[in-house]
Amino acid sequence: MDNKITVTSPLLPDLEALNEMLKEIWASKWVTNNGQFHQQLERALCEYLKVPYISVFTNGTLPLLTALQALRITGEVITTPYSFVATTHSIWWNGCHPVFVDIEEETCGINPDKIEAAITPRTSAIMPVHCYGKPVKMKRIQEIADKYGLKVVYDAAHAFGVEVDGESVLNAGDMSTLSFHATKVYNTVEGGALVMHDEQTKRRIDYLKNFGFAGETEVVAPGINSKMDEVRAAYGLLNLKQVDQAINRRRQVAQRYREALRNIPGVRFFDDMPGVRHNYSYFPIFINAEEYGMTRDDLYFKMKSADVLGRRYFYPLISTFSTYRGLRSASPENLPVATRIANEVICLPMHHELSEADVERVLSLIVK
Ligand code: T4K
Repeated sequence: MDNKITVTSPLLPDLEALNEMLKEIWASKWVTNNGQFHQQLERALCEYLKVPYISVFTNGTLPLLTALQALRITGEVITTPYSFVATTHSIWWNGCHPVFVDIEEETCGINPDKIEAAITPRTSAIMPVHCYGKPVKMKRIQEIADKYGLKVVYDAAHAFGVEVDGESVLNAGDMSTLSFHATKVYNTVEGGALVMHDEQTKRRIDYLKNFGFAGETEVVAPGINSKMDEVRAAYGLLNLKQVDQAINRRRQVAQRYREALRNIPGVRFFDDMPGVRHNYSYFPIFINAEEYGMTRDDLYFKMKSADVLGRRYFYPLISTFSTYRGLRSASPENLPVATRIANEVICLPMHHELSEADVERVLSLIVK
């Protein structure tokens, strides 16, 4: 029997219900290119997420690329080194230069107080990440963007359904992106989306994700192919019906983790933020080796050898990878908080299928 507890597990739709939808797709013989389930999914997501316009994509990386392209971003883009590498790659793919700014400990997101010092005449955008689904300081970031005439594209890959005071975080900035990868709270196997404020932008994004085609014979820009097919749209429609239940189970797991870890010296974690609807997409803990009496890596490998597979998201920092480490802003001296946190973090198993016994097994390895 497989006794492994993995960091996550995909939320899977009911197979019979999916099969019924597959029959419809088969009967229609319309399998991709803005089919009926694709259209239904966009409408259903707008409603669920409380956003005015959305365009679904084939993964969560291409909306990042496309957002920067649509906004005609050039030169330098200020971003965080503490994320999945796709964030920075999207800047590189647009022929722009990433400029790394340090994060703040309380959210693991970009530190707004450090942004202004990184702005140059070549800066055209800021790309923050709501890391682990924790909202960054959006108001402060927008003030800086407005002051310097910069665009803001949020990588909200982790922030499905996250709200602050009843408002979706996806409505902040110029655009926000989502990932619907199998490892996310809400998934369409592979998938993603771009959220925008107006119909005209939605139309342009829909061109860009279809090679730039505007109608049958006209190509308005060098777009890419990043359309979601009907099979995954159907899967996504079914998963939308059960995502709240999955988030509720995740909340219970988070509560138990917090209760058990609250008084363990050297173990830090996040509490819920006031006014925020969290999605509990990840449960990161941060190990202070001196206080805990064991390093992060020692604990990580101890867990691993007991088949409890946490993950060190996000270690190593993006700024340490060969493509980016030569950048001036990539030096560890410029990124002291991110550098420390990347060496402290373990994301504990967090998903809807964890049993109480699983949670206790995870905790037994951490609570000494
Ligand atoms: N921006 C941010 C901030 C992101 O975090 C990501 C992706 C993106 C952009 C880009 O979005 P996408 O283009 O990926 O949609 C995973 C995911 O592949 C990636 O989507 C995610 N972030 C990143 C943080 O994590 P890995 O390499 O850690 O996944 P993997 O294959 O090791 O899976 C982790 C665990 O999940 C497995 O141990 C077991 C479980 N699992 C995984 C898969 C794929 C399953 O149970 N079933 C599965 O099918 O990257």
